[in-house]
Amino acid sequence: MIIRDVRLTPIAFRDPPLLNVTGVHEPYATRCIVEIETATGRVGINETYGDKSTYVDLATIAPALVGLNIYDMAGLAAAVRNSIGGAARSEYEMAPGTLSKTAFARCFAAFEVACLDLQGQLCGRPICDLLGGKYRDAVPYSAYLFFKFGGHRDQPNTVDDEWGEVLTPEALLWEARTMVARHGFRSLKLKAGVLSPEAEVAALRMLHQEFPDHPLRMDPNYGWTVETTVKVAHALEGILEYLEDPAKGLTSSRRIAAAINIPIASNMAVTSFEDLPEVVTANAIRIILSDHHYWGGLRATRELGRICDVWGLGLSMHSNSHLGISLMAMTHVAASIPNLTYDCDTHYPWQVDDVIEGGRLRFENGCIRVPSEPGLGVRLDQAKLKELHENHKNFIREDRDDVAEMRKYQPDWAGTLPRY
Ligand code: GKR
Ligand code: MG
Repeated sequence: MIIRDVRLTPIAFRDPPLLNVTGVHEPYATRCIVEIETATGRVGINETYGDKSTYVDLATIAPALVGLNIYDMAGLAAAVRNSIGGAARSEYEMAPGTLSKTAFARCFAAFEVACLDLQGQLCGRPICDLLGGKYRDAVPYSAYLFFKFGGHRDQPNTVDDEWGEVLTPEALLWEARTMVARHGFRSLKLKAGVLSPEAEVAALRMLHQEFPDHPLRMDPNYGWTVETTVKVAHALEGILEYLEDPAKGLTSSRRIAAAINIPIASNMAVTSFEDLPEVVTANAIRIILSDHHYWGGLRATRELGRICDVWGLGLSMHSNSHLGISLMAMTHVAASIPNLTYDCDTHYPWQVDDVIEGGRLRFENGCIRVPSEPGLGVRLDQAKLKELHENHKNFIREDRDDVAEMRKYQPDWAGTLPRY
């Protein structure tokens, strides 16, 4: 089954003013939609990063895919490598302050998922079966809680933002109640490093009181010093399931791990296979947040699961602002990994747009049902794609910049880390 065309469509979708330690989300988030068409006219799809440098890399690779067989993943790897070189060319800020080391993994993943979608369509099986089969029928996600502004500074009407301003522990509790009532989430994660550590500890205590059976997590994206982290961890012992990327560097993680009883998780210190030996040796980070978008695709993520199992590391899943195609890919791979034992992260409830047929996906009891339809189990809505592509044309910016966006609210904002 030969590839005859590869289409890349950059899109922009509405995003609320969510706060993190480096700043605030812009009115639109960007993604790139990948379509791979075979000689017989069948189309496989995927969703990946929408920054300019990723787009340039993908567009450089795309012509080399024409003529390739959709089953030839070694050929795909060679095409990616030969087109952009092995070294990192594009650097994408995956989390505030973390640049992806390998453009290769990100670009390979962008096309791998679309090829797997095609393979699944052709053999009539869902992608999770191509990954070895599913270990669960539904994948649980956590409620991703953010402090946020009530509206975007320069475009107050961009998002019909029903969430309003959330800048206090009480407002956060309301946000959590709404998320849980609406989607049934059974664990909660706070994007931390935004309010003072004391206020965030108070927020977590309130959440624990209200939801005693929901595992809780906090992620300040390197926003704290070692000392602050230790204080927060002591205050929240017995309450937190894990603490994610509290302070920068493995040396900090080692000092923290020696002083606290809460496991440290990371999607910033560990972003590729080459990071694993040092992380395993340091024995400070105990949980890795996978993400097929930058770990090299769905099969590579499954391999990461096996490595974590061998080394006794926990495995969870990271997310960035994304739409339904990504959510489906995340669901297939999460279903196929026996030891992915933590509820996965997702930004999906914060989005109002999508590009898939049939409207937005629904969580049931905090879970997304693993599709049994062939391939990814979702299809592109071409009219929606066109609409969100038009947004992209109007929303001129090359890369996500939460720091610059925050300066619209606070002109002297530096976004430097650690913050507390
Ligand atoms: O959306 O502001 C955000 C998050 O901070 C995101 O950029 C991170 O990549 O969710 C991510 C994380 O867990 O670090
Ligand atoms: Mg994180």
